[in-house]
Amino acid sequence: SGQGLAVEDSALVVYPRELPGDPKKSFEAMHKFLVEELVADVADNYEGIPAQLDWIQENLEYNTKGGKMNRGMGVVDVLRAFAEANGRELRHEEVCRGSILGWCVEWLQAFFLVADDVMDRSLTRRGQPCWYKVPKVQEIAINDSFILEAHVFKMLKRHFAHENYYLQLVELFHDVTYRTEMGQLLDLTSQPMDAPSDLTRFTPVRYRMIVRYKTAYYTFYLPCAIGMIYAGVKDPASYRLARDICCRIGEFFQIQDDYLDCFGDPEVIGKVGTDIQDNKCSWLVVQALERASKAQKAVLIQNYAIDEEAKIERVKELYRELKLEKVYAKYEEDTHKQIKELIAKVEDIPHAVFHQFIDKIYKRSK
Ligand code: GPP
Ligand code: MG
Ligand code: MG
Ligand code: MG
Repeated sequence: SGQGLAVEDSALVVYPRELPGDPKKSFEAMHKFLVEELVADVADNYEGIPAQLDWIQENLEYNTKGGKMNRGMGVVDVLRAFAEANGRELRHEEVCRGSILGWCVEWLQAFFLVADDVMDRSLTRRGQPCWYKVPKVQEIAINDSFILEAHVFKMLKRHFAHENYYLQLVELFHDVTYRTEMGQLLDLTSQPMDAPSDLTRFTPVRYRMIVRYKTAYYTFYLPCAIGMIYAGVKDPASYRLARDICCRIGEFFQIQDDYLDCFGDPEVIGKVGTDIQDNKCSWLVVQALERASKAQKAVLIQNYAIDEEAKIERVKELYRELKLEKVYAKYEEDTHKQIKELIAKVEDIPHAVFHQFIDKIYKRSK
């Protein structure tokens, strides 16, 4: 090993002395700090050659930034909600450390997205070409996604190895990653490839299963459980309750994602939808099948899952005929109300934790 500060050497960490008052700017300032640490670690401990250093830096700049940062900043918000429930504010050091945990979630998400875009053959992400679409990258994107995942555990080790909850935190990240991968598998195998005209796998039950696993765990339960671990919550029942509510919120969030894939503005959502031609078990197709006549089902069978502009447009037309925009608006209203009712019954987790999540996504357009 080299002369430098090993990234794992948590005793020697010096946090930025000050952070901007604006929460977003403050969170972003910690990004710079973490990228510097990770790149210095490669230089110091892995005989990093300039080409590698530049590549890793570019991977990080390209893939961990430019998102809404809801998940990452959500971690700091959860920590704050717990502190405020105990009548105190977050200390500066806690904001730094909470931001690092938040960035761990963002890094995990970057790992997922880089890989997901390859699997979904997507074209754009966060308003720029997907990483694998960059000419010099292509298949290297797969390895880059693994590197992003490895960084999560580097950051956890460097900053949290000395904490008594370190193992719990690491196991949480492993568990949530595995669940997300199972969800992704379910997502990718819900397309009836053997029989193109068979839409029987697009059921509400299967849909719910896919979205809980591929989205809800890492998007909502992970930030929530990180905060609970940090706050010293021990009771497994509390974690189960948090999981159930976060899964409901996550389902809501993914239904919005599916809706926006078809009806959102690509300029606003930063990506061009591909669910129809990708033969996805999207909320829209599930709802369409629930309502379609025999003739309308035939239209779906003839036009779904084909990468041709006219066929994609025909499916969208059918969605409009079935008034799915209205179905969605009603779903959004009703579910929002139901989730608020669920939250009202929670006893030992500050309600602000969940309200923050739902308030950030209700009626979102991106
Ligand atoms: C989002 O689904 C799901 C993920 C990002 C999880 C990926 C998991 C892996 C283990 C790689 P999506 O494909 O609908 O997202 P988007 O619409 O943003 O492409
Ligand atoms: Mg996908
Ligand atoms: Mg995708
Ligand atoms: Mg999507």
